[in-house]
Amino acid sequence: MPSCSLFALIGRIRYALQTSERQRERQRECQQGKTMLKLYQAGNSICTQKVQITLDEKGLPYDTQNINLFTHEQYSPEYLKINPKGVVPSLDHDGNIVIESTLICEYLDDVFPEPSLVPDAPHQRARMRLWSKAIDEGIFEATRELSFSAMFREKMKAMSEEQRQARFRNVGDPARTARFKSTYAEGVESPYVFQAIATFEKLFKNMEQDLSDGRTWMLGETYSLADINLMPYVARMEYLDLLDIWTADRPHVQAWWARAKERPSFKAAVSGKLTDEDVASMKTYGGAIRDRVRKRRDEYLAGLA
Ligand SMILES: N[C@@H](CCC(=O)N[C@@H](CS)C(=O)NCC(=O)O)C(=O)O
Repeated sequence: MPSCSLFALIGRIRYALQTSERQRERQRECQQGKTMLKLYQAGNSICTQKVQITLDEKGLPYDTQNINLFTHEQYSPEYLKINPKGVVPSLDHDGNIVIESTLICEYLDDVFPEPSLVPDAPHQRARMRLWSKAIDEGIFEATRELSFSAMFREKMKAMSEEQRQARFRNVGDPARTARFKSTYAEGVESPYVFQAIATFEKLFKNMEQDLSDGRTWMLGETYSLADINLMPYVARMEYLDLLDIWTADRPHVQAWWARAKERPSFKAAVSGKLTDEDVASMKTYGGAIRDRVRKRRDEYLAGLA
């Protein structure tokens, strides 16, 4: 090896060691309360749950501020300065704001690297991001549409007309308005719900395919943000009593899910935070659309044949 390449390699190794030492120091500072993490969150919010699982896996203490999505605190001028999209979660790390749950989870892994939840190998990292893309480009909205058509729709019926219009208007995003209006008016018959059912079908098919080589977690033997990104959305389908519609004949997904929900972080961030009332109402409302969701899935599958 020419000597200049050797010097470059030594430089890179030294840089990597110094960087990881700096990151570990930040982690210690957070655990000792010298650095502050504050999570803007909402009860039973799937995107918030991803971040809470990540924080718990890393043993990071954090403050919280609840944003009431039903009284539209997310659209208040103060909160819009933090998150211009008018959604939760948002993270404040010593005054630096990070929004978007996928980015928050990756940020936490960059700043507080232990235990690592992002694989080292670039190809594995790309695989991990394929799962987070699947969530951000379809599964989040699919989960929202199914949840809305089952239960949030009922809550919206109890809102005043003015409040309902504020929710439809949101922050001026016409795509969100169209989805909210459709699931409110048509419930499970909304075309967005049909798309949601198809989106979950594709997700579980892909998961089953990857897991069928017997791996423990989505990327292999190491638990990662790929698993964390998926967990709250799969959990929501289970709480709505809909999950088995897609997973009954997918044993590898079932086994992955059984392992995932046994993790202490899932209990701390998801199941342990839900009230008995939350759990009961998800089951009741989800149960009420279950037959229709199953039939619409059958229609979707028949269309593929
Ligand atoms: N892509 C965003 C989505 C955030 C999002 O839509 N959060 C929901 C709760 S899970 C929300 O705040 N909804 C309020 C609204 O749409 O008005 C993320 O992953 O952070």
